[in-house]
Amino acid sequence: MIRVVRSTHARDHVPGAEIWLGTTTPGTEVPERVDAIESALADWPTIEAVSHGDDVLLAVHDDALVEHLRTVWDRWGDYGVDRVTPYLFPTAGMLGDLPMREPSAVHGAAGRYGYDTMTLIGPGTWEAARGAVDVALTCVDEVGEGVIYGLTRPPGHHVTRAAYGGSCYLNNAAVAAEALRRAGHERVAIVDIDAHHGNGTQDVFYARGDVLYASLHVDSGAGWFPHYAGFAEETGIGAGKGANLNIPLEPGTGDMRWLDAIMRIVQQVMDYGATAMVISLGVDAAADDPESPLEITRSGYFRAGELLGALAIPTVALQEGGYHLPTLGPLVRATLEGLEH
Ligand code: SP5
Ligand code: ZN
Repeated sequence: MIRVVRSTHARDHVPGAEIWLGTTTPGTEVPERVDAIESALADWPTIEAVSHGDDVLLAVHDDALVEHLRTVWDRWGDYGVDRVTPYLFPTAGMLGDLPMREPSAVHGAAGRYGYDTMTLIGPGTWEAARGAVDVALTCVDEVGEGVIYGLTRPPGHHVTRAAYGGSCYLNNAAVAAEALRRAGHERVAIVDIDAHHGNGTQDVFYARGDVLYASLHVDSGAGWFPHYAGFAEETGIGAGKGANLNIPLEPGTGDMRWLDAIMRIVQQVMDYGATAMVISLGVDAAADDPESPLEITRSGYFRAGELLGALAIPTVALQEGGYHLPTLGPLVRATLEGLEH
């Protein structure tokens, strides 16, 4: 049986809404996701996350991002909105040749660290996000030679070194990969099966050759979040050249072609020589999921787990997306059951 690492803070983050195209929508990354997953895995042994220091976290994120997230809720003013919501983004086009500054007003600073309007911050957001990092670090402590699952909420794979977004605040998978490196693994693979490209994880390791990032996802170029990253020609730079693999998939892909792409990734992880793996386990590619058109079935997830499990290396699986509450738990369980086969 796979051990489940959990945090008591996972439900403390209540985004309340997502502002999409200027419209306030109910949002999909809700605390009830935790209940859905926990009830599907209730007969498996659980481990409470142990609190860890910030050293690994600060190796993958800029200090300024972490400090912003730690303090922004308490600094947020009386603007008549109950969540931290950016309104202005200092894009490369806005700044031109000017240096990035730290704005004096917190509402001006919000868009320096947050890159979209969907990822709101409320009173418990920091505690939940930091708790998810402790889940990731506890998984690395406990994984041994086997497979372990961390119920990380909020998810993390869209968080770059310096900015948060995509319903994510701190990059749990990047933290786990860095911790595995520090535990002595010379080459670590991150396999991202969430329906969306993990632009944040790719960014953290893009110039590094010691961590492979491999992802299959709905084609950003076909009009899907994160729009600006996830293209096949993104293969890494400098020491990281060749240690980044993106497999964009067209809407309607289905199990057969999705599993072909998983097999390509498994081959790449073997060729790379990884001795440990982090799986960014989003299940939002599922047919019933409202956030992607990839049409993957429950047996597809089980088979993906089997293919990845055949690598037979220490594996930390961390929760990313997955938004259809009735099937979320069973899909996660199916993937993990495949993995431990
Ligand atoms: C971790 C993860 O899966 N993040 C996904 C973020 C992508 N969200 C894109 C949202 C696009 C708009 N969705 C329409 C539904 C309106 N609420
Ligand atoms: Zn996703």
